[in-house]
Amino acid sequence: MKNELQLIARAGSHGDAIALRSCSGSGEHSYRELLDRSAAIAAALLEDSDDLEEARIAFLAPAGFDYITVQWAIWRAGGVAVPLSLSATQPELEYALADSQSRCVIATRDTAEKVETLRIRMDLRLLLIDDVHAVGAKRLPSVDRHRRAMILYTSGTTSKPKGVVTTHANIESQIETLVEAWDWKGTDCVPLFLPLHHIHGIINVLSCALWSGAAIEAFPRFDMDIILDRVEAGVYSVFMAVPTIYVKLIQAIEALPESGRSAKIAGFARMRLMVSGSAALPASVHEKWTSLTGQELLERYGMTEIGMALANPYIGERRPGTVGQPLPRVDVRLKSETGEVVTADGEPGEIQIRGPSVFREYWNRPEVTADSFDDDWFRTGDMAMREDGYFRIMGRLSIDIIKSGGYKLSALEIEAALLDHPSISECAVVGIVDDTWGEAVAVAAVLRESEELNLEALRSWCRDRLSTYKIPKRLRVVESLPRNAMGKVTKSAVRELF
Ligand code: MLC
Ligand code: AMP
Repeated sequence: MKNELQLIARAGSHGDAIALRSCSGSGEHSYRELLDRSAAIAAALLEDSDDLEEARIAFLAPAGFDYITVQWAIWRAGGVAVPLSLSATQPELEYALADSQSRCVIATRDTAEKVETLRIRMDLRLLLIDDVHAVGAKRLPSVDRHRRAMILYTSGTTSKPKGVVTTHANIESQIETLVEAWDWKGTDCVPLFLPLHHIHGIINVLSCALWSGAAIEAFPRFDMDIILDRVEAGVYSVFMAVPTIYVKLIQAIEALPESGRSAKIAGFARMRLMVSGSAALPASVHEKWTSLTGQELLERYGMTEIGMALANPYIGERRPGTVGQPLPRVDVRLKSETGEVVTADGEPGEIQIRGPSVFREYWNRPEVTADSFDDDWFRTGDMAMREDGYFRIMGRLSIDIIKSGGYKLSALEIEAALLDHPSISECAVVGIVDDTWGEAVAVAAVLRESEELNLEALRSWCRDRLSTYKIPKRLRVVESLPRNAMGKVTKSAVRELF
């Protein structure tokens, strides 16, 4: 049976090695089991057809055997995988299903409830993983690596999230870059606790490990106590997380009695690699982690559209507060406000990226796709400067993009949701500095006449509409929003209100 997808071909060579250890008690799974099960699900997806021909297949599964085998099944059947967020609300799920034009959704018995109403309303096929039984071998299509493979939803400067489309070739390149740079091996073991609808968890952790024949321990969410116990047990060689998690780990370790600390610290100290990314790692957190565990975190910079682009070296000096140098296969340039390519140290410019890892398009948005390129360079919207060969991120071009707990949020999307609140007539959402979350969502709101609103009531109203991390942490009720001479809301002045 011919199938060119390298992740699948490589899994064949990893054979009986352990790919996955589940912390939920469902045991261990080998690479061979992943292959057999994903072939059975692919056959069930295909039914009588030979190839899904890039049909979008959405799926909702926690990290673990079901997630991996469904993702591989969609790819092996020639479909485009659309992983849904387990923490999404009904309106958020509906948006992803409708925008991606998914025709089928795959769920487990536990997650099916979340999509049941939408499935009926949107007339989608539901495939329950638990009901798929192997029924003899079916010939799977040969999938060209330049075909579309995945759509990930990312927030940005438009009010609704955009679907970032990557091909199999893009994904393979994103993986190979990291496997080479960070020396992934079959003997590695990594915990997987990041959400699996974003690139950090999907590529940097899950796919790099499976490509290399390594073992993954999967957690349904970041569970501090269990993860610290496993770290103490010394099972992990590699650890990847967002800065918020390192802040929380420092707090948790410092809160332990002296007697309970050293074994956990030893577990971190013996790992060969600990990486931070998805948001700025404050130099103070980097230094604190080193003084606590002896580990120097490797900070890197990436984005859903480009994979990972810049990183401190695996071997060599890791500089706190910087994101290092271009990774293998990635071209990086800085473009100044006046349109010149910046070559001098200390001069700011927008980070622009070129190379085989760069995504193919925003789904169904050709104009937005065209606008986000400068010739063949992708415009990231992030500003940086070079310092003696190392890049330092200086911030984002748009104040409307917020990074909180490693999640990218659109202030405009949150504002649009809040404007549906019966008491709110106008509002402005901003990100404010927060020691744990990097940035926290804050809203200044003008209320309708004789209405009242407090933070608790607003947060509870938001719960059915916005994922937890998008719900405002701070509220200021104001008479009017600060505006400039043109009448446009000045977000920098809104920030000053908090
Ligand atoms: C949760 N809470 C927040 C919050 N998120 N408060 C403020 N800001 C936020 N962003 C609050 C909840 O309301 C709740 O409060 C409490 O924290 C616990 O919620 P939780 O959902 O259980 O949080 P927790 O599990 O601790 O989540 C923290 C986390 C999670 C850091 C593990 O945010 C996470 O997994 N982040 C990673 C996201 C990610 O993978 N990003 C990568 C994108 S790709 P209460 O009061 O109800 O207790 C990318 C490209 C690249 O960026 O370069 O990698
Ligand atoms: P996302 O769109 O969710 O993929 O998030 C990508 C964004 O995260 C980038 O455009 C940056 O703004 C931010 N980011 C990722 N890594 C870092 C880092 N190490 N330092 C600062 N910002 C980062």
